[in-house]
Amino acid sequence: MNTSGFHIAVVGATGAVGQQMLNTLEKRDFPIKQLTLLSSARSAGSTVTFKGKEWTVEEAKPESFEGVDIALFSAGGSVSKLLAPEAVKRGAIVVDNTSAFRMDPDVPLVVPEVNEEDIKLHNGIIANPNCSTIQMVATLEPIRKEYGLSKVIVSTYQAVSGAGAAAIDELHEQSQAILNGESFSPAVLPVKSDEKHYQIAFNAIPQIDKFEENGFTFEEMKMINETKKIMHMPTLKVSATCVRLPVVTGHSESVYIEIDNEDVTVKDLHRLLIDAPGVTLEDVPGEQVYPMPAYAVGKPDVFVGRVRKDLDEDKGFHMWIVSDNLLKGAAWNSVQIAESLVKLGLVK
Ligand code: NAP
Ligand code: 3JM
Repeated sequence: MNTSGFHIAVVGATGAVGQQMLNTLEKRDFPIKQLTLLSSARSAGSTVTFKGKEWTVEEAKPESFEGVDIALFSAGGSVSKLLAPEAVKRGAIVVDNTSAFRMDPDVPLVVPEVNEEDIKLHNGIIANPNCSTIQMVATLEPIRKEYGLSKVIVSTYQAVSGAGAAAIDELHEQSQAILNGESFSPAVLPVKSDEKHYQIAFNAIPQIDKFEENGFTFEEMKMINETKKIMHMPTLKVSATCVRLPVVTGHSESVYIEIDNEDVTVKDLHRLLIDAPGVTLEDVPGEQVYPMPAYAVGKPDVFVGRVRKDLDEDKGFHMWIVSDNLLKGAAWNSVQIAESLVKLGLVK
């Protein structure tokens, strides 16, 4: 039994997710005996605040992981591909927030409310799913358990913070420029690369991540493939359309599902969702009670409302799911995985 706490490394500590990792570790009072904060060479030497103290950030290198018990990675897929195996080689357990290993059959992909037991199968790396996937499966799992699930069609309304600190700055700067009647040139969204960039302020961009040959974007394919893996339902029918909106934080989703039972009512689903772990039901249409991203920011839960039975399909339901993409979608889910590792006795 560890009594002194753990040596934790945060890779990407200066980023939008990394900052929330630190806030969440602090809020949860995670038992830490040593903290190593890592970034690229660009931010090395800068300081970040944790528990009221300034901590110096170092450049992430293979040797940075000597003696680390748990390494929380959120510095992009290429950094994870390069450095996560180096961390594992040095005895650390990696909780990876990128898409680098999510579909690797040897890597558990975990939302603790849904498949915590999968953590036990880890070989050094545990993947944190995509933000939009997490909030959807946390809501659908209790429904699947009780009534089965055969089809999911989701459209997302995703916040710019999902695309990192540079995208948040871009939304602020463009909004200000437009309101001041000044010109600007988009440089970050929809994807940080040499592809075309579009205005995000006062707009909606139906592209998140790169396009695949099948016409879906990689973000859409992440939602489709990750949902099947986490829910252990390889034959589940899933389809997704992912859209970026000028919202700073908080992803929203319009979700249509088909279950296996045609006699289920909205009240039945409400009864399940009220008791679902990590889910808060906000669904009183007569009083205009429903979830919204501006009111979900800073909260760890997944919020669900607008639950309706389809007018033509007896097994069909519609709902609206909202969560803070940087918390349950990223940092909080990762810290939950770290807490599960401790609880299950999987970390010394
Ligand atoms: P961000 O705000 O752009 O921050 C990126 C972080 O990565 C910064 O700390 C940056 O350090 C660091 N970094 C960049 N290149 C590096 C390198 N070569 N070596 C070490 N560190 C490096 O992005 P973010 O929003 O925090 O997201 C980071 C990653 O987390 C994303 O790329 C994505 O893979 C993942 N993510 C996952 C979810 C999810 O759904 N679970 C949600 C959001 C993000 P500097 O300060 O030195 O640049
Ligand atoms: C890279 O909102 C978003 O853009 C999704 C978060 C994200 C991811 C992810 O976690 O799927 C942003 C940038 C990735 C990734 O690792 O593929």
